[in-house]
Amino acid sequence: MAMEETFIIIKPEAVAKQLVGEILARFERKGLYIKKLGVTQIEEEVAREHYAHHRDKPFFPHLIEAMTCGPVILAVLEGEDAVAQVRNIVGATDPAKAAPGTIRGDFALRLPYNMVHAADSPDNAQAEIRRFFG
Ligand code: 3AN
Repeated sequence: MAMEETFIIIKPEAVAKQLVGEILARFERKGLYIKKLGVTQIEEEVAREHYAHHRDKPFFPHLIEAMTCGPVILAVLEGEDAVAQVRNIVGATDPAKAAPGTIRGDFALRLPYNMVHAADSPDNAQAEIRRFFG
């Protein structure tokens, strides 16, 4: 399996709860490398573009508010099969269903507050890296 890059966002609720170190440590302990790291506050327009596939959902306004209400951590992680490995560590989308031992299973209670965004394919990872790191 070739080296691969993925992209994650540690969401505002995780930064507010001071879980940044804990979350990054889980990826590092697994063997993934932090290739890029940044702190920013996401502009509403960028959040709307990032979640464009949810544009017509009833929860869209709440999701945009939750992503833009405070600082986030942006990171590029690298390792073998990084996209799938990172999504395993992050857990299922709904924290109420995410397995214990995953980030969402351990630290989140309900949507849309699921602590971390993780790219779902290598192509989307590269598009998101361009969107957020330029
Ligand atoms: P994932 O983040 O696991 O790839 P997506 O892309 O389906 O899942 O969802 C993007 C984000 O939208 C989630 N991280 C979550 O914050 C929010 N979300 C997804 N489904 C719901 C829902 N039914 N109600 C509220 N928020 C949701």
